Amino acid sequence: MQDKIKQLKEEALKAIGETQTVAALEEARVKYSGKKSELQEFLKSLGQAAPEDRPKLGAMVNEAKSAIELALGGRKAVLQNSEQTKKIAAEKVDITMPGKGIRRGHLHPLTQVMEEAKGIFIRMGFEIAEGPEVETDYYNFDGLNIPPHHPSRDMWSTLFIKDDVLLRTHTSPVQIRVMEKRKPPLAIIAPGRVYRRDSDATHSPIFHQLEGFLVNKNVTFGDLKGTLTEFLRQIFGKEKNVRFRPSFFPFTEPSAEVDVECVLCKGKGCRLCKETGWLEILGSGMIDPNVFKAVGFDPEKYSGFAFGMGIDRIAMLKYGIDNIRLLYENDVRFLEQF
Ligand code: FA5
Repeated sequence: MQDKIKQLKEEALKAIGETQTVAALEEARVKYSGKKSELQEFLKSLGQAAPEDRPKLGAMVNEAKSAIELALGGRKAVLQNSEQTKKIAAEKVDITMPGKGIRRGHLHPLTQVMEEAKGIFIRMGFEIAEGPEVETDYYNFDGLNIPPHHPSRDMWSTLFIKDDVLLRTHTSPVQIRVMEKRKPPLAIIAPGRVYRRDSDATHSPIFHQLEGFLVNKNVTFGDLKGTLTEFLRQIFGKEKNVRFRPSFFPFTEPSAEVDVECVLCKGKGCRLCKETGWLEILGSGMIDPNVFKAVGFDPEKYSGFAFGMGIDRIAMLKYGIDNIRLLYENDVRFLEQF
């Protein structure tokens, strides 16, 4: 019996020493010191041993039991420690590794040009006004001296929503909306999105205009030309060739358009500029007396000029973009160049 206890103790100590995980150690604990372990069985069977042997055997079993429990405790500390070390090693962060760069975005080229254009006029003393993109027939046409069925309505390939409700084809309706509410002197710009049934390399169905108008006493065509010339010089620099060309708009008289040397051929003539060497960027003129009458201003007392420029065209010319569609495709390879 004594040998058996000794042997059991050695076997238990060896097995405990060889366990590699906390879970395996728990199994060993159940096997060697649990309620159903062999050692426990010995304790129970002590009653059958000779009375003179009982104290010695009892002491041996207890000694074996405490040796096993001590070993279990010691091994548990070792295993827990090493499992924690492994966990820490697995979760280690190398703080010397280079970080992942955060890619910074920037404003879309159209927003950049719009902001630049607005800034130039604000510094000249113009203030900003806005109008709706879904507009009535009256503000888009009638109020601007374009009566129903007048042939000049064909100038704007209009997208209608209902008979008299449409997507505004230009920012000029904001002229009427502002003049209905306010009195001269006025110096206003109205930036915004406009819509037309138009699509080719220089025409997009959705594009951006910046409207501007100034109303006061004694405003002349010279004021218009001076204002636009200063704007063109600031936005394009002195080097780009620009020209004023006589034109027609129902809401201005006289009228002029401004062209800038073509981006692609530098004025020689190509498919983009339809062999003219020029790209048109804006329409302008002296506000027609009929427009003043529509908003209740006295055309004998006041005069004014107005203009409407294509922001997309200006972006094309500034950055040398040869197709307007590139501005709407959201291709990062294109956008990150600006
Ligand atoms: C107008 O829209 C007038 N409202 C401009 C105006 C305002 C004249 C005030 C007089 C007084 P027009 O249709 O020409 O005019 O357009 C003005 C500019 O918008 C053009 O010069 C061009 O630069 C730009 N544009 C016109 N259609 C498109 C299009 N489909 N895509 C991109 N830009 C366009």
